[in-house]
Amino acid sequence: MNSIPTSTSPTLYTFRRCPYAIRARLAIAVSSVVVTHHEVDLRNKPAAMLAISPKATVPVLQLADGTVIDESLDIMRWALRQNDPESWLQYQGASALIEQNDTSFKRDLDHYKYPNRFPEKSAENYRAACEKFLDLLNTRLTSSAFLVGDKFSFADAAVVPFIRQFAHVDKDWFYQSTHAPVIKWLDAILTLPLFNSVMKKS
Ligand SMILES: N[C@@H](CCC(=O)N[C@@H](CS)C(=O)NCC(=O)O)C(=O)O
Repeated sequence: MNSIPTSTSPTLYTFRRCPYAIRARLAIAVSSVVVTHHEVDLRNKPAAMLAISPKATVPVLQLADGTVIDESLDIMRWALRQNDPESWLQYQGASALIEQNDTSFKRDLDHYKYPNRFPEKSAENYRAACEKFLDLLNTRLTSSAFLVGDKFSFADAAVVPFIRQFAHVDKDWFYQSTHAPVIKWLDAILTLPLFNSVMKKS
């Protein structure tokens, strides 16, 4: 497969640290589909991106035929439908978990990250709410090395960028917490060449 972007390569509007963009870049990278990456300044989004996706979130993928895909999970599925050498699409048996990640866990994570914006409760309270999701992950990761089976696949790629964010809020707390299976899983993923390839600073 040609690895040099061309004028007909799809364009990915992305932001390096955005967990949704990270999951999209992981699926694109594993598929080896060539896309042109356009790093977005979230405070000054490009007009070309806003024109094709007025909801104004990253990631956004525009295909050569003009088709726009502006939900991260849809971008993952699109890439893997082009090429799925690691059989990620056969490991999708965790859709309820991904749904929970994207709804209640994401909300609790935002509260924990920005407790000043949500003064109703303390950061510790918000963190405890997040830990309910970590407990679900711990249960899975006690019986297998990754969320679905013994290799990194779709569910891991979809969820891990958010757990990385959770860990970064208070690393000292995270690494001494009782979530040993999640800590081991996160650390294993952070050393994967695939993960590091999508996090390079350009
Ligand atoms: N449901 C969307 C959510 C994407 C999203 O919320 N991305 C954030 C960045 S992590 C964003 O672009 N927020 C708009 C902003 O910061 O202006 C998806 O899965 O792609």
